[in-house]
Amino acid sequence: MALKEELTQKLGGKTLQEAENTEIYQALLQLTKERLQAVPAITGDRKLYYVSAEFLIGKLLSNNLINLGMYDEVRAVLAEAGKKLSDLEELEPEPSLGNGGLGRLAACYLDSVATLGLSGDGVGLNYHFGLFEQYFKDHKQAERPNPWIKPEGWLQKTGVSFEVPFRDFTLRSVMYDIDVAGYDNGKNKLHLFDIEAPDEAMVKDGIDFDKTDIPHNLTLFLYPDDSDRAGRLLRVYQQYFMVSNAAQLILKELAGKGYAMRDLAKHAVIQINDTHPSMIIPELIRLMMKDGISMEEAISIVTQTCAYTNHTILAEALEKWPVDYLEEAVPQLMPIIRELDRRVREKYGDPKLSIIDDGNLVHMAHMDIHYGFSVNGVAALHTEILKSSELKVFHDIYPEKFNNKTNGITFRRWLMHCNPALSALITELIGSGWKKDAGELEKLLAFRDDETVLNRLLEIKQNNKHALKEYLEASEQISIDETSIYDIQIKRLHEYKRQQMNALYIIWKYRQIKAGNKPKRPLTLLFGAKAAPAYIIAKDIIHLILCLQDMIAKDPEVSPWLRIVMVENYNVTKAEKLIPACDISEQISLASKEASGTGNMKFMLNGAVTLGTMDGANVEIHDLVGEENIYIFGKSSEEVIALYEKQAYHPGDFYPADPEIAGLVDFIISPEMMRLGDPENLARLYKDMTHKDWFMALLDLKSYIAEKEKALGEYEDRTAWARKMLVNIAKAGFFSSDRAIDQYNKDIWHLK
Ligand code: HBZ
Repeated sequence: MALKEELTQKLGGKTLQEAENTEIYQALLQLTKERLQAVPAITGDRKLYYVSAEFLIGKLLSNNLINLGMYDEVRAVLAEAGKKLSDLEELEPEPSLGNGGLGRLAACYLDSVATLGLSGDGVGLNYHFGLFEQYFKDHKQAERPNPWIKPEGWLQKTGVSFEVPFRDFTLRSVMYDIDVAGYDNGKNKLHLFDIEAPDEAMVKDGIDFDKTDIPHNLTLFLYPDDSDRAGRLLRVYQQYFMVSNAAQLILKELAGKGYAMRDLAKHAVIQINDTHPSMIIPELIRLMMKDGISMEEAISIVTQTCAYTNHTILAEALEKWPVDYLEEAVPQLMPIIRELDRRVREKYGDPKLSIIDDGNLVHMAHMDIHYGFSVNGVAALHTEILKSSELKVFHDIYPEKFNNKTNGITFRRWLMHCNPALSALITELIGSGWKKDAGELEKLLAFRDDETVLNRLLEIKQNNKHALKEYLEASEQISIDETSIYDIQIKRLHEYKRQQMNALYIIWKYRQIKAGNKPKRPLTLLFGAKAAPAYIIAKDIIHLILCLQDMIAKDPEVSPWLRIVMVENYNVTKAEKLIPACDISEQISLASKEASGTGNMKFMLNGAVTLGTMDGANVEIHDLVGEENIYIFGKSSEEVIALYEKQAYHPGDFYPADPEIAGLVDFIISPEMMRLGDPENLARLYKDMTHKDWFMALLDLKSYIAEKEKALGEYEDRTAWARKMLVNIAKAGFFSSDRAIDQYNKDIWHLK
């Protein structure tokens, strides 16, 4: 039956013109689910399990329509009736199953695994309230639960269930599945485990709840506040619940296919996404031993099955759990972890390599490296830093385990879906081969001197900027100037990402304008960022930005030239609207600290030009597009690492020593700011920036301001700028997650 008839049938005979959007959405959801059901499962003799605490999958309707090959037809049928797919999509809640890059990466990777026809499922948890929903009150971030599960959504009941033993009780799990269809290929699954009796009603007063009531709270939130012991213990419970379910599912599927447990490594590979799932190593060993396999053999099998991805070198983000926490929650693992540690100590004798340190902390990453067969970083520079400094002692003994897999993004969501006009132009110019082979985007380079093409790129960008303006007006009652330059920094709020340095630029620009130096063209600086609820300085930085936003908006002298917008509750859906509209992509982390970044890739693909440091994948973007198509500033990673090693960075060298910098920092506690904002927050941030500045914002501030001004100036040569856009798009092919997954498969997974 033709799609239009099927839809009208589902509408109980109403035409698309007659039906309400909610009805059409429901009909389309049903239809898409049925089509998904008919897609054949991808099978194989060997299967990947991608275990991750986060899967930031975003809304699924358009993504599924694209991958099922129905997208264009649905849009056409809706358009005929005067309806827009994007309006229907507003009705879909965004699954709140992730936090940042690591979670979005997992989602892009599931898409590409299925697209390449590889057999591989995701395994994670079904958080009812997700991370949290951010809203702003009194220029501050506040949090409330982010419920997203609807009875009619994408989650399917499976009837699969396991028992997960803790010291004081056993919890039975419930497994839900979400279909993951590849682009023009078969489907895999995302398995999300839940507890039997989650009690949503226990959440009161923002996101507070009884952290000790594990049998009822385990799947309420992702990353519950870990500023106290109860919160940290809850995280241990969550992690073990996730990996015990994963391990039991993997062994059950293995047995279901008729394979012996001993052959696990032949038929399964487990990718451990950061250290949150690391306990799967001792858990699998435990389950194998229960089945009569010797410890010796179990360790060997598990070591050949597990591979670990590292996403950070920040010491505070490398998980270390106190032995007594593990004893309290999952004592059955401790004898195994102790034995794993004993073997390491016996063999190598170097305490830096041990799993359990002298302070009785279990280093999760160390366990992964010793008892996995692969360790990968997520960008070339990051992997080099792991090998040469952060994990050097491990690289010395296991050089063969270390490998790089530069991150990637799915072009289905981050171009075809979020930027249909650009996607259509590309297809018109070079054919549709790029959709399956992103390397073909390089063919666009043939148009670098074609004025008509360059003008069309500018026109598409302008339309996207207009669309963002309308969206922000409708959703946040914020009005921006679409003739202004859109400069965007969207990512988790963290000191190393240096939103505070961008805020100092704002102060600089504000004072320039006040002093009569009006820019050639207005500038809009957009931010989106959630701060972890217990991360005080991150919240202070949000406070600073919101105060600046308000102060500037109310200043008639400055506001025609400068606008600051911090979007509320930044998420995948908002990213899809912001990225296609962006002119300048802010990637300004302190060199060596951003493992890769993936937003940088999404912006480039959509024709934004990067303003960034030589950090993470920015380095690879720089090498691909060349000096003239990127704006680079700041100290190099070598210089930064040396400063840390010699403890040679002192903010005092810049504050108060440098009067220009001092003037900017002092503004944070100026009378006008203190009147507008909360003196406690502003003073604390000021103190931190002048006495600690652990991520060296003051070090790079002047070169940042200079490079940003250079970019803003060069924006005025519209043709030259359009050429930069074109080169960025043309060179983005390398950052397709299809490329990344192909490399994971060839080097690590060996599926098919
Ligand atoms: O993973 C990010 C990196 O910061 C980014 O550079 C990289 O591109 C991305 C994908 O590889 N890391 C995270 O998103 N990490 C977390 O969100 C995180 C959350 C809780 C933790 C540790 C890390 O306990």
